[in-house]
Amino acid sequence: MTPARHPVAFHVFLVRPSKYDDEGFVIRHWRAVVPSNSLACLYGLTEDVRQRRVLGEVDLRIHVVDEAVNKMPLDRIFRLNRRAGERVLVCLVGVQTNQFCRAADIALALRRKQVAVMIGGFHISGMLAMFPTVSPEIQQLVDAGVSVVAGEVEHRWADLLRDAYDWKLKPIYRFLDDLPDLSDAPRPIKHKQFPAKHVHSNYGTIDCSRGCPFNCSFCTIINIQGRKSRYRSPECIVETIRQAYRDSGVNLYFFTDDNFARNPAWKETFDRLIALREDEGIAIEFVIQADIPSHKIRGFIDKAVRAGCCTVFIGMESLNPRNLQTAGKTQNRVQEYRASIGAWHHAGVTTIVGYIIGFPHDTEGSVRCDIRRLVREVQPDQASFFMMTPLPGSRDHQCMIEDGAPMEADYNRFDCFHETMPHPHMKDGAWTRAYAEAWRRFYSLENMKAILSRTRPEKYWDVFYNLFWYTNSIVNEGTHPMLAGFVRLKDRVSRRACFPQESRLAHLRRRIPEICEFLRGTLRLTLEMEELWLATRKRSETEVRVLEELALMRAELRRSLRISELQAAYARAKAQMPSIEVPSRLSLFREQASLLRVSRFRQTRRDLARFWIALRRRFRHGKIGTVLRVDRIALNALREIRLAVGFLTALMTGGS
Ligand code: B12
Ligand code: SF4
Repeated sequence: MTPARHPVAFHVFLVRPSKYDDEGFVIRHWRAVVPSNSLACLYGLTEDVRQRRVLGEVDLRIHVVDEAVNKMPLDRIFRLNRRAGERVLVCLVGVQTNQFCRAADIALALRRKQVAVMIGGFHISGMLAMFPTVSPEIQQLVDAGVSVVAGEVEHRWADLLRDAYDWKLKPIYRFLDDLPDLSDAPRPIKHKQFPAKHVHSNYGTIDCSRGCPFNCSFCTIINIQGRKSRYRSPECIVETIRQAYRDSGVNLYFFTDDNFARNPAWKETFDRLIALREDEGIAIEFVIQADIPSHKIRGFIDKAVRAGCCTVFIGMESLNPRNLQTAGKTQNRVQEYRASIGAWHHAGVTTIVGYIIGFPHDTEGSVRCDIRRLVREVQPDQASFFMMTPLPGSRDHQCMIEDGAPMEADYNRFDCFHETMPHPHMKDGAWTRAYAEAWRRFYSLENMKAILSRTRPEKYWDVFYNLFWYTNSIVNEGTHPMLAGFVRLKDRVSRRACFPQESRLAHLRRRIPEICEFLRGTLRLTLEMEELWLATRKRSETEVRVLEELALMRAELRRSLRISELQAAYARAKAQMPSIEVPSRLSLFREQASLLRVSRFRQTRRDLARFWIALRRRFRHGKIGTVLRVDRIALNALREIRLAVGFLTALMTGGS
């Protein structure tokens, strides 16, 4: 029986679930870096339904939760669901395979209290797109009364919400064969609570297009979003940007299209963005993803730069042509890599390459060699390394399932940061070792110095921040930068069911050493980044001028003013004016030395590091007498503080 429709509050919770870490705790951070575009899309769609009052007099209330930075408000949802006259729907949004276990746990917990739940995203879409039968983990949700949705929901979201409101949700919705037209689809909106939760409060996302014409075997996109690019109209994109700029100052974007270069409307979109920048003064900057041959598309880079492209993420994947051949990524020609990176560099755009480790022809040695070449010859500004993973939705995954090939059973590990299948040549941990070494080699101090030394002054801080974010994720947060934020938080009670729930005391015992290690790691990393800054920082014009003048003075001093001459000059002056004091040789020497010191701008803090290490060593060996050189300790501590203040100020103000 359909209940009569009358004005009641209909609470729609849009939840982006996180995933579990290897110890079963939900990954949540104090601050996130990349906002979820899926969440912004679903929020935009729901807001559109609310504003157009498609559900009539229903009081539609939208709640947005991103588990990357928010705690899952289960109790609040249960309370609302119990209230008479209120209805609740929880939508688990953009659920990728690695998030599926967490999403399923949330869904089942909600179903146990009769809350209506829908789930969508790449895992559901990928599994239903590639296999004729429903896989067991999805069937388990269906059996529990969760409604699963495969495919995109533009132009049909209102119908789904109506079904939910009328308690008529179907177990499975399949929209994979009917890809929606995006040209006038409701735009993604970043919810107003998120700027404070993100490192960059001015950061937004838009998927200007979906789909890609290429045919890589490890790719899920083509089997879900199709090989024909569908795109939002340039007018719609510009209007979205204009509005977000005015409403909340968003002026930095991640255009999440997997391949912006194959968006048929790239030219018109860039032209509209150029006009926005040049005629209306709304100068946004954006990051795009593009392919290696994109540099050969006439006018693509030039227009991208004029439109505000600051960074390009390029799917390079491998330096081994046999790997590319096996994966069907034949559009990537290794001999063009340098030219492609060079062309973007030349235009002043920062380059980040996506690089996969674990292709069939990789070995521990070949990966080492390839990374060396990547660093020395190809020279991108950054690299993001992924472990080859058979992602549901890809041809690789489909073939492995059909062949009954061995594969990791725990979807939580499908985050491209874990081994999920045996590798033909890298066994017994060799694959993970090669992967970890790639990160270490690329983000070594030596390579970061080389990168920043060739970075243009105006891009210095962008690249520096990115290097900081990536190294912090890998070294300090212990996870991939695409999963990491800043400062890891752990909730004792929302632990994965296969792990024991800890007592408060046991949790404290775990957390205190972890936090101490985190603080130590942060200090180590800050000092390393300080060293990097000292060695590479771009000096302001004034600083360069002052430096030159000081250098001249120093040369002059060295050449002409010897201590004895200075003293003689003072003595002559005293003969004229008896009130003048003739300084001692020692004080003149000190004065000159301090002049020289002023002009000696620091390039490194290596001497300081050496001092502290030596001090610690002496302290450990009980050489208290030498340790108690209070004056030197104080002096060096002061120098450290001065340096740290200089570095942190530069870091926070972007050197300005
Ligand atoms: C931007 C992006 C990110 C961003 C933001 C994530 C996001 N979802 O917005 C960041 C940087 C965080 C990210 C990280 C990762 N990503 Co990513 N990412 C993308 C990318 C390029 C675009 C996402 C997007 O905006 N899509 C557009 C939205 C609207 O599509 P959608 O999520 O499918 O949502 C639509 C439908 O599915 C449906 N829908 C979705 N949710 C719901 C819910 C309900 C209730 C309903 C009814 C409908 C519905 O409606 C939506 C609108 O039509 C996609 C590729 C792609 N083309 O989608 C990869 C992609 C999603 N990422 C992928 C991967 C593997 C990762 C990482 C594991 C990799 C890594 N190590 O970097 C991490 C994991 C992060 C994590 N655990 O959260 C894979 C996932 C494949 C899979 N089977 O799991 C994809 C498909 C790319 C690929 N390599 O194949 N990613
Ligand atoms: S180029 Fe990228 S988006 Fe296109 S099919 Fe290959 S991996 Fe997928």
